Amino acid sequence: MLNLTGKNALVTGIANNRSIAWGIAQQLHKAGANLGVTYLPDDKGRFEKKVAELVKPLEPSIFLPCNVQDDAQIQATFEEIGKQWGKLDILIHCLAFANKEDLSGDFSNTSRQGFSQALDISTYSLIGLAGAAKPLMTEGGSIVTLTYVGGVKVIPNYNVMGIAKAGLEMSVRYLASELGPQNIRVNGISAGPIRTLASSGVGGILDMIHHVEKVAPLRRTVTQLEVGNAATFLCSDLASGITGQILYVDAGYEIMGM
Ligand code: NAD
Ligand code: 0WE
Repeated sequence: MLNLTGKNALVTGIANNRSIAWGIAQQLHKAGANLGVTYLPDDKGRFEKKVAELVKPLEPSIFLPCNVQDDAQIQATFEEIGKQWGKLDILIHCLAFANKEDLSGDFSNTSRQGFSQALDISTYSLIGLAGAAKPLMTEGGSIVTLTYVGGVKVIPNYNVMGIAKAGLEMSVRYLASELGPQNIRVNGISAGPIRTLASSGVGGILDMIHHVEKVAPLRRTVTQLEVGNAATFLCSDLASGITGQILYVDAGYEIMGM
């Protein structure tokens, strides 16, 4: 049944109490998983302090900085997991970034630098983290990433992030194919729009949320905890036959044509 006791889970992408990763971490903890948490380090160490305080009740046994643009930080993270845990069972990839100026206006204005940065952080990082996790997932495992319908259909202003998410979803399939023989499952959750640090920086996000509330079959948006529940399911033995899939947790919005 849905029981993650004895499972070691690394959660990336917690920035604050609105982060989707925070909803996932809480539900993994509730299911009994042993948690490790990484955060994006900044110069002043403010992020570190905030995230450390937030996750305290979940008693993470690993808490490390990991800027996914830096191979050395990825390597150091998984070295520490190897030392402390010996094996890894669950990897949650819950991060993305694009330059603000690339998330509005003409898509054809996307700069080469902005494209590379968005795809490095939002897409390549799944490949880099999965590659580092692979040798530690000695008893099989589950990798879950977060995506958005803007990677499949045009959502105004999502622009370069749409390309990043399309690449991310295809990476889920290639990784699932490679890692399946080792009983490592790889899936994505396509979440509906949620107000978080990342989405609040986007002009018109409230209008998009109101649109979903009018059109989605459930007539509402989803919560971080609902995404957390779906992630916990995908990481559990209940999902033992599921890999390479994108699961929509969006109140049904994706099925609508109008
Ligand atoms: P968030 O701002 O809380 O999380 C984004 C995280 O990315 C932050 O923790 C940030 O520190 C991290 N990050 C950025 N650059 C990084 C780097 N170089 N190295 C390490 N970490 C880095 O916002 P969120 O909405 O919870 O986003 C989490 C994931 O969910 C993203 O993949 C996003 O695309 C996806 N998603 C969000 C929504 C939404 O509406 N909020 C919908 C669908 C999918
Ligand atoms: O994936 C996301 C968030 C992506 C994101 C958001 C920002 C804003 C602030 C990545 N990088 C940044 N960089 C910043 O400087 N979502 C699914 C939420 C989101 O973002 C949008 C959306 C939605 C929904 C951007 C444009 C249009 C809709």
